[in-house]
Amino acid sequence: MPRQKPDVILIGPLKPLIVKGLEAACTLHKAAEAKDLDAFYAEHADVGAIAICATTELISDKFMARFPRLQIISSFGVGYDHIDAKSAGARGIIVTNTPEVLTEEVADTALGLLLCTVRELPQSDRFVRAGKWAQQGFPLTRATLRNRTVGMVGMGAIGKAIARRLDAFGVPVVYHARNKRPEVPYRHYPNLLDMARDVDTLMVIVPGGAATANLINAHVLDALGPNGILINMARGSVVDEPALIKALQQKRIMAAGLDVYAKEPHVPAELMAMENVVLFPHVGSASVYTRDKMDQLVVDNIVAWAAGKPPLTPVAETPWTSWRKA
Ligand code: 8YV
Repeated sequence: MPRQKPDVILIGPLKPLIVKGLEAACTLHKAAEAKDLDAFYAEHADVGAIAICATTELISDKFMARFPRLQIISSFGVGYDHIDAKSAGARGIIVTNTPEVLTEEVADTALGLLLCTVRELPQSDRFVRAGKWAQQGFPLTRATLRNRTVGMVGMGAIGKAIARRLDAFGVPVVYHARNKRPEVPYRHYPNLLDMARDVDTLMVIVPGGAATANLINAHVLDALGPNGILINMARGSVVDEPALIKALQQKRIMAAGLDVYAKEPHVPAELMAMENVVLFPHVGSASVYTRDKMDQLVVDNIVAWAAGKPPLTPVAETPWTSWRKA
């Protein structure tokens, strides 16, 4: 007798690759089509798997408690600060994310944002479009990468890919991370303030969540100083946004390049008003090529579970040993 397809809940946008991939292996229940979400979750309380297609969907312990047979949450994105992974671990639920497939793309974008901010490239594009070039040349940029040192806040897989690119650019790199990474040749600063004092550029690429909330605060920005440039490729929660706005307005730092914000998609009007700030709409991994790979990994983790095989990319808090009995 053919094995019955397992029931799976899909939360978030209905991306064709994910819907098609999951529908081939499972009976899919789409939260996006539910009229009454509460009733929808109650009706499907016995699912063994949930797929999540957006990093904006908060998955709390209370939410997981609604699904007593839940075995896997397959989440889109490398960051999973939207999921209470520790509680998932305690409940025997495996959480998976989509690492590696986006590493090089996010590192490319990080370098793009850094160059845009340091050399004011979006501003120069606006200058041409405004027809100003015929009157005068674009002003020389105050900043250059040629005399800068980048202090990486975080040295995980994406941090390393960014540092490799900076090596090729001839830009000195140092880093702050909780633990020294013996595999990288860069100087390690156990103390973030010490590093911020010694460099003029910070590249933030650490996971979000409670451990890193407001890590980049007014003290760090002041240590960075009036020549300082801050690039945030991590999560909005890592930077104290009001403190950053103040530091920029009071010229206590020179400029900022941001891909992420505290309350996306809200971007504070104060940031929009400043010419020395480059604003990206959270596009670190946002190419069709890379997003397809991320979507496929969301599917593949569920497909592995449905076949009784180990998940491909469990997160550190929920290492796989065996599938919990349903
Ligand atoms: C995505 C990300 O752009 O993977 C992550 O953690 O932040 C990015 O790859 C984001 O998930 C979009 O919602």
